[in-house]
Amino acid sequence: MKTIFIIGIVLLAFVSISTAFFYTMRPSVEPPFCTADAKVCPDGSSVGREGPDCEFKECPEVEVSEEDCLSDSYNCGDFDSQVEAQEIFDKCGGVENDIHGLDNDGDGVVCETLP
Ligand SMILES: [Ca+2]
Ligand SMILES: [Ca+2]
Repeated sequence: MKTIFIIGIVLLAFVSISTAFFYTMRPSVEPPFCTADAKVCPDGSSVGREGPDCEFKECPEVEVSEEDCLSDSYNCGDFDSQVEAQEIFDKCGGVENDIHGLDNDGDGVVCETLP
């Protein structure tokens, strides 16, 4: 009777260990899972992650034409984000050419009130 009890214990231990071993050694077959966070681009749009390395997708380039820098055609209210306004400002020549009057205090940072 005692022998059967011991065999039972050993058998139970064996089953537990092999089950644990099976789950531990099981190869991971799940595809890479990218977090669902997004990067906000200078133009106000956002891009998600993709690919095996979960890199952010490329931001669309902010288009600034020469004409945009010739006359005062923007105000801070025209932009959704500070970064976007800063992009236009920098591409037009920065502090040296604040044609749009975006940086009133001349410290090189435009539209400080925008998000
Ligand atoms: Ca302006
Ligand atoms: Ca400023």
